[in-house]
Amino acid sequence: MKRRDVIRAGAAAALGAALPAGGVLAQQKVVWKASDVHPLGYPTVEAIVRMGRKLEAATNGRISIQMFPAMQLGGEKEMIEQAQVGALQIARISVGAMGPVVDDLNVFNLPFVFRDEAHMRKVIDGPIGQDLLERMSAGTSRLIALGWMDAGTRNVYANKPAAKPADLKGMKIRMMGNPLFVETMNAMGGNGVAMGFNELFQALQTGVVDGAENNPPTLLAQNHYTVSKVYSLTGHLIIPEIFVFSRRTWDALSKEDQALVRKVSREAQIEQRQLWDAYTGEAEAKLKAAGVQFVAADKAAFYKATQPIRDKYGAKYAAILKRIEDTK
Ligand code: GTR
Repeated sequence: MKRRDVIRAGAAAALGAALPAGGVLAQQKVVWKASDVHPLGYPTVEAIVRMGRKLEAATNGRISIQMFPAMQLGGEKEMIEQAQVGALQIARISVGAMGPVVDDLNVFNLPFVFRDEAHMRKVIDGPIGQDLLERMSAGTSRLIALGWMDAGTRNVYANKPAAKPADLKGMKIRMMGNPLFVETMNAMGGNGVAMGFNELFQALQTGVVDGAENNPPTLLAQNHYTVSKVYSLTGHLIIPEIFVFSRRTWDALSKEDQALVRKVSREAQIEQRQLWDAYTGEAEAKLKAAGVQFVAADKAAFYKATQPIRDKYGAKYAAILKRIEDTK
């Protein structure tokens, strides 16, 4: 038992003792920690906050979730590590950052692997998505994969347009910490720089990098639009998010509690999607109102430029790539 848990158990026992015999609070209360790099109100954060309320209601307050948003617990690499050791119970992570831990997931990190967002949704909602969640939970990640979330389409932002590969020449573009992405940006014509999300705002502000790439909600919620004003619709990556549970905590749960978590997780996945669609529309409008210039890009040229990446990294995923392609 960790010191913190000892204190908590002690407090619960003291509370139990003060109650009349048979008091409902005699059962030990647990507060699970959840974390996300985004601020409160962001769709992924809100979906987990709501999930916490449901858990609390379903267990008469025995289980609740305390959310640590906005990188309070570090970047995604740190969050993964904390969940693996049981210091954090629920982590919401981009599949981009999870790829180095669970190689199976890297198939979703290939450029232009999905035709569009609707195609990606079909894939994660169907048997491929289910298989990947199960394989991840059964593997060596020390994490239980609870579900997927949406994260739209990633486009390049900087202070000048990136409408075609030649425009990116000489530009340092931050990518998520996964070698696949650095090579993708290099193939797209720029210079990919791997960097934690928690270092990015400052890097954009001080010119350590010239730009980055992400979906409209992130550009808005992380205030990156205040330092990067041109958003080029390159559409090179459509990467879902995943939310996971610490296996260490999971293994100690009763079967009933595990089933309850599974149930509210499925609901969270559905709710997040509705929140996502609404927030994306709002984010685009707010970005435009704030003077961010949306620029059309030559997606066909970027697709062609990134073919070597799909050839190099896609080979070992040939079977699943075929299934993805066949998903209509
Ligand atoms: C966002 C995602 C974050 C983080 C970030 C990044 O779209 O929601 O979890 O991965 O991208 O670029 O690091």
